[in-house]
Amino acid sequence: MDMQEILTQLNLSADELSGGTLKVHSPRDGALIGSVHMDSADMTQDKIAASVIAFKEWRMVPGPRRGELIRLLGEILREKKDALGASVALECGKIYQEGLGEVQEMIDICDFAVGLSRQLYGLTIASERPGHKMREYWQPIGPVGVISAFNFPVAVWAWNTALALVCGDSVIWKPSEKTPITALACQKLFMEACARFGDDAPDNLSQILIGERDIGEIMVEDKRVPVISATGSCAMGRIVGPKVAARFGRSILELGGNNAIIVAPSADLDIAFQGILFGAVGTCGQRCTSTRRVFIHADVYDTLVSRLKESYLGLSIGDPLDPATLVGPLIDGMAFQNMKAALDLAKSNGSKIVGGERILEDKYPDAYYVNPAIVEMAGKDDNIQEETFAPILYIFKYTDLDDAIHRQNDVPQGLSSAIFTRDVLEAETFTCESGSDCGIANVNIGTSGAEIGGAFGGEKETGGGRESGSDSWKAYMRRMTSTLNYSTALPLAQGIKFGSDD
Ligand code: UN1
Repeated sequence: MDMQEILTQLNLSADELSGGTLKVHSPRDGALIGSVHMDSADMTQDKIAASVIAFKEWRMVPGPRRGELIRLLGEILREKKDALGASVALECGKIYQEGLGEVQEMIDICDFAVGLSRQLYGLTIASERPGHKMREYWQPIGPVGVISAFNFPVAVWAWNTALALVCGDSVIWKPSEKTPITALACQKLFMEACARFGDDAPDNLSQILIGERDIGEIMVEDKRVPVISATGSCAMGRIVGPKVAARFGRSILELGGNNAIIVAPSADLDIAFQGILFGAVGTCGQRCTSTRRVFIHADVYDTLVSRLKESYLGLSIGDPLDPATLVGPLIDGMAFQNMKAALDLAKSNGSKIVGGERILEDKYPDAYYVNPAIVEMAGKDDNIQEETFAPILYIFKYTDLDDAIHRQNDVPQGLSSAIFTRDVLEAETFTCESGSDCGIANVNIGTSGAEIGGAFGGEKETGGGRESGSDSWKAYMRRMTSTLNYSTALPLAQGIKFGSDD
């Protein structure tokens, strides 16, 4: 599929993609994909106001009927999977297979949310008073603001939107300014779902805000948006979190990771190798779950490191739309500068480096393809504290598992982690109270590529938010406790007597 064909299949017209001030270049070759119109501050205010109106109508639609809208969205996503997957590859540079995987995550969360729409369960709770009942209700909360990053330009919107909509909320989405075109495509697909659904989906139920950081900030500071779900860097979260807290809003933060894999001596080295490779070079190292660090036991260190180094030399790097490619480009020149700076630092510390060079510059002078890098850390006690959003894998040697777990945890971030071992004691230690401190702790599976059924997110500077599966939906609703008295007396809780004779 060429660019025009992809855009046509997604019903994006030339008019919509031209004449605007936001220029969108494909990281594939630097070509201009479109010039998109940006929302002004006034337009943002209007969209927030419209979202409140939509919310007030939508919350009265029964949950299972709300689920029907998401079922239709899932149906349309199935129809458009190839085109949307290709547009993801075109606009954010991940390979087509991973673009398809991202659309599959959207379909999966739609299916999950359809079931959920009949399962927004509250508790019944035993009352301490005779003739009383206690119940818990989960109620729609209001417009949900979604801020997403370039690296998952469509799935993160779907995780949030599918849940928010079945929960009875409306949505305002501020996609990354690097990937507004896939966002416009999603909006089209959503509108198509609303058309198939019927009149009871109000106008402006899910809207997009195209613009830079200032537009996002208006939404973040606005009391009319009670929930802000933001995915991006820790630096972004450090701004968003306090602003939302200052107005007593709720934030769901999914920020940086510094994910590690521990490879124990008993590990199946074939699957450990595959898990590390996908985690480290997949998506060109630009997932928040990408594998950044590996702690390898001394007994298997040489075998595994030489295998990794050898495989790095044979990676097929290039056009993300070519089916043979495994590693696409970095998002832009800034990402390459950051990668270079991290590698220069490692070099100055005496570490051994393989890869890291910019390649294919002659063919694509305006795109940033790199050889993924392996850095063998020089010092025994070294660690890496920063997340560099690029394919750099830092390798450490260990001899004691407790020490490896300690070093894995001894970073500011806490998103994803994994151990490869066939020793049940080691596996259980890794996931026990004193094991990994991350939101995701896998055994014999790498750090990236989580399924939607689990709660997704992490601790510490990763922000503490949970999106997607399990009971993450509760963050999109308000909890109401209701005590009901069906007796003719009014006993007070805690046995308090207040002025009556008995
Ligand atoms: C992200 O990088 O922001 O677990 C999300 C994964 C994907 C989601 C990544 N399912 O790698």
